[in-house]
Amino acid sequence: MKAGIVGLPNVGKSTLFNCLSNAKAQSANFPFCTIEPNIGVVNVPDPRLQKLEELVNPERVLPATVEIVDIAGLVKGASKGEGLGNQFLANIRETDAILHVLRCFDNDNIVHVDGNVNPIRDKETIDMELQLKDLETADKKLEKVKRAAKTGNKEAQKEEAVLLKIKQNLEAGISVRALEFSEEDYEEFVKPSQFITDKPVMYVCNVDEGAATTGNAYVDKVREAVKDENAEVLVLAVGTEADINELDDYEERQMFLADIGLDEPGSAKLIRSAYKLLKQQTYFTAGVKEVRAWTVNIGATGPQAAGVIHTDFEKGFIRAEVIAYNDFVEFGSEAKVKEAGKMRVEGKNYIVKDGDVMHFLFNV
Ligand SMILES: Nc1nc2c(ncn2[C@@H]2O[C@H](COP(=O)(O)OP(=O)(O)OP(=O)(O)O)[C@@H](O)[C@H]2O)c(=O)[nH]1
Ligand SMILES: [Mg+2]
Repeated sequence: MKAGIVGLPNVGKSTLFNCLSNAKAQSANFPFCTIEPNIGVVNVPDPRLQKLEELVNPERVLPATVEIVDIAGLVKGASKGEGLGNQFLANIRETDAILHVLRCFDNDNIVHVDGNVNPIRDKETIDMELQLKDLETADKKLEKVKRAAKTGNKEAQKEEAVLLKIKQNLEAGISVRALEFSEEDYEEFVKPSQFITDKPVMYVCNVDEGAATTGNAYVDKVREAVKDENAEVLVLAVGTEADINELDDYEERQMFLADIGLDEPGSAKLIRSAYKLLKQQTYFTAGVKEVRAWTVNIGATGPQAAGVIHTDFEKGFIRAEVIAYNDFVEFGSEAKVKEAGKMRVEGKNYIVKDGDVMHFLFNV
């Protein structure tokens, strides 16, 4: 599962990528600095891990990770191949969620491809290119399904109706994620088409450091423009955070963050939000060798969670011993949780909850 950083050229995407990951992407004050996508595996900050570490005192601690991809900037006409648009759109299609970066800072020295700062227009430019690309996908599919629908094939007729609905909405500037479908229609006809505008999205407003906690007038406009989208809007002083991230010393970083009014980097919040956007959650294993956060899909079963560690664990799954994170912390150790009768034994149909501390029993 990976989240892609998307936006116009030169709005701070690679700078954001550098705030998030230690894989240094090239960032510079000219459009199309990035061509090939930069991929980073980013630790998901989770204070629960520190707590478990205190209690268990393991040899090592491993956080959950999420993959972030820094993609080249899109411009108007990208869907028609402008600015290597088709290649960049293909990069976006390969991601599972979109972090849409909007420039919300003034600075005459930083080039804006469309001449002036206007995040609402920028958002519409990007949305339109993504929608046009999806329209192409819908049209191609429609072409294929049409004949079968004409000959009376019921499935084809259903698919045709779904695709027509998508097409009409895209033509009206409405993204696929905003549409409602029955669950069967969605699973059968919408999901397999991998429409770009069906991917979950969040907006990252890149502001200057004075606005890191408060936002600014541009951010207010963005919030207003997306209020019906049910999408998160995050305010981040990307440039400043990238500079702070360069410092080696933790105390020093905290001091500079405090200066702009933050007690943790905005990028930490962003990573957690991206993780949620990808519909991921965390369970823990807590042994003396290793305390570790593992990533599973929300809704995963016990065996699927075990399978994240090793496929043999999934195949040979017998049962799981499960302790809720809060119980683990309240009683202080696995033994004490057991004594208190708070450890549960769960079978194959158990649906994993965020924060479960798990131990798997299996056959090989
Ligand atoms: N003042 C200011 N400058 C910024 C900020 N974020 C990025 N920049 C500058 O803007 C320029 C472009 O940043 P990049 O991160 O390379 O932009 P990009 O979106 O990756 O651009 P492309 O790869 O060309 O699409 C660089 O000179 C950055 O230093 C910010 O928050 N404030
Ligand atoms: Mg870039």
